[in-house]
Amino acid sequence: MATNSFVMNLFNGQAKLDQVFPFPDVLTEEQREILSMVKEPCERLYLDLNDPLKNDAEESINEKVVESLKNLGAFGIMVPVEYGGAGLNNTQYARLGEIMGGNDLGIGIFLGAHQSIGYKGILLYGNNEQKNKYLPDLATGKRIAAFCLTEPSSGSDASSIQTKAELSPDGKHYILNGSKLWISNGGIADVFTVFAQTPQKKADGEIVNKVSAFIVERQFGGVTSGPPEKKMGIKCSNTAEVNFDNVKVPLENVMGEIGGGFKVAMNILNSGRFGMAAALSGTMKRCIAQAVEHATNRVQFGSKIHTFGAIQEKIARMSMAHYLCESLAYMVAGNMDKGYKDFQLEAAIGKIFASEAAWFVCDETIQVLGGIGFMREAGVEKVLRDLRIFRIFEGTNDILRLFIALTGLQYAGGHLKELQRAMNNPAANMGMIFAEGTKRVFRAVGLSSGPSFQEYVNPRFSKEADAASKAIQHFGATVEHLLMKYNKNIINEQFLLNRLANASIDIFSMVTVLSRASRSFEKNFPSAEHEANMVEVICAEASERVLSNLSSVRNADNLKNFKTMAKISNAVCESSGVAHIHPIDGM
Ligand code: MYA
Repeated sequence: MATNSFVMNLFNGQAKLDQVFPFPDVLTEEQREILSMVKEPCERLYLDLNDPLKNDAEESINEKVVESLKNLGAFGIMVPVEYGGAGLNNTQYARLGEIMGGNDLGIGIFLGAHQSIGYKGILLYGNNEQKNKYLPDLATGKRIAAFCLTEPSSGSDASSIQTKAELSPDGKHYILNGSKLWISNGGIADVFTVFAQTPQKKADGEIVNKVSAFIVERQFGGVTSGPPEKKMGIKCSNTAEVNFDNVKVPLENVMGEIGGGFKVAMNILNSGRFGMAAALSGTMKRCIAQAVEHATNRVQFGSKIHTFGAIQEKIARMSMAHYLCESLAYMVAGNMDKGYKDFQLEAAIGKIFASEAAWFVCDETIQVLGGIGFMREAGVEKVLRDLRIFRIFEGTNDILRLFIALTGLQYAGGHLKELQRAMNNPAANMGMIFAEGTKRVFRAVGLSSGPSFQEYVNPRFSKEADAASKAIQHFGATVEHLLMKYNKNIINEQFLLNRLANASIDIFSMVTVLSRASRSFEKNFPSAEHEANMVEVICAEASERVLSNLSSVRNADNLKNFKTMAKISNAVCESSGVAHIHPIDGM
């Protein structure tokens, strides 16, 4: 099935540019005006009213802050105006998420769990009755929502959930039973999006369980929550177990189609991931400002420390990480606003990159601040604690890397099969066969330079565009090699899949910043030259990593090392901890 996704097409060695050039520019004048009208009070609210360290210490959010957020419309940012929301789009939501991420990630999780995932299913899949019934109270914050997928025995393996919903004997309700774990807003929510197995009869009469999605109200009865979890960070947000004990859920509260709940869950998560990249871009911006404030004032060895190369490299890397994260967030949000539906790989890349880059930036901020950064009053140790969970929830970065690689490989595998089919009837498929044949012949004799997008980038980036083209071609050839060599068994080669995912992240990153910086030149942005400097370094380093990752999945020594690492891990697991003898023992 054809797709517009840049990353998906990468797996065929093709550069599909619809979603990457030009950099999305989706806001109308009116939307910009509305945004600037809400941005200012939003910033003031956080700066004047909220005290992140107090929230962290007290593990709660000041009621006045919650009330002010409600008055500002922060609980229904993307809910259409006719349902009582602010009616903003993904790009506007991202911009407001940034402000929040720069102030208090704990509040971000409270608001994000509510609208990014808690009631997002009603927005995406709800019918008119469900929207009319639930959205107005959710949009104003009168009722709070939560997303219930994770269970004690089902984290990354989301389709293995045990919670069950069975039709009642009178056929009027589903009876819901099960337990959900670590649910953000789980102890305070009134409305839950719950995923449960429902028995389905197949054509041959066999009964199979399929996941369905339900809107469940606490007031249905039988819904209880555990105590708030004690966490490392995002402490002011509520996280709790939610139990469903013979809860009677009316038939009209099925969300989407019965049995179609797994896709509902995945698409809710896909559609929320850009928000994390936006919020963390705000966090990084705030950290960088704090690091720079210190570096430009602190004198050691007779000089301001920002004049030392060791600190300059940190500040430059922090800024490049932020530029890339911000670019990914708005690339994905903009494409969603343009109506593209196939953004799941790009959104996963944004989430992975943002959560790792924000950790890096915050950690380096503490390093630049030195001892001061380690002290609670500086406020950054709280940010570091808050950030740790972002590499784990909404899909761990490890599982998302596998998701990217496997989804892309499945797409490329389909393409190869199509080609094989075409070869069976060459006369009818000359165009396709010729194009593929030429690609391979050129590649084999080293003539092909990969797809060109020189015409889309500013001439300043000719070298970087060339490096990206080569990386794409190399990527496509590597995918083909892996599919030929491992066939379906590639799904078991996680050492390789990880490296493939990393290469795809780097290539998408290169193209994203090339697109953004080219637009900055086109619009004569005063920061265009500065952006160009960052893009040069980002692309140079990314293309080196791509080369290294792609070579490593073919290189015999690397492949041997992967096998050896599996052996090392087995030995450690068999020893219930490190397997090597202590140097002062065993003599
Ligand atoms: S909520 C809990 C988060 N949990 C997860 O994310 C679970 C992670 N696991 C998975 O995603 C899946 O189980 C994986 C697949 C990926 C492992 N989009 O056989 P399959 C399709 C579209 O591969 P499995 C939390 O943390 C696939 O193509 N489709 O499935 C809250 C296939 O389709 P078909 C997808 O091996 C934190 C079918 O599904 C996707 O079982 C609070 C089966 O696929 C996808 N992604 O598992 C956060 N994946 O059958 C607060 C699979 O047609 C918010 N499929 O071929 C914070 C926000 C802060 C910012 C706020 C700003 C204001």
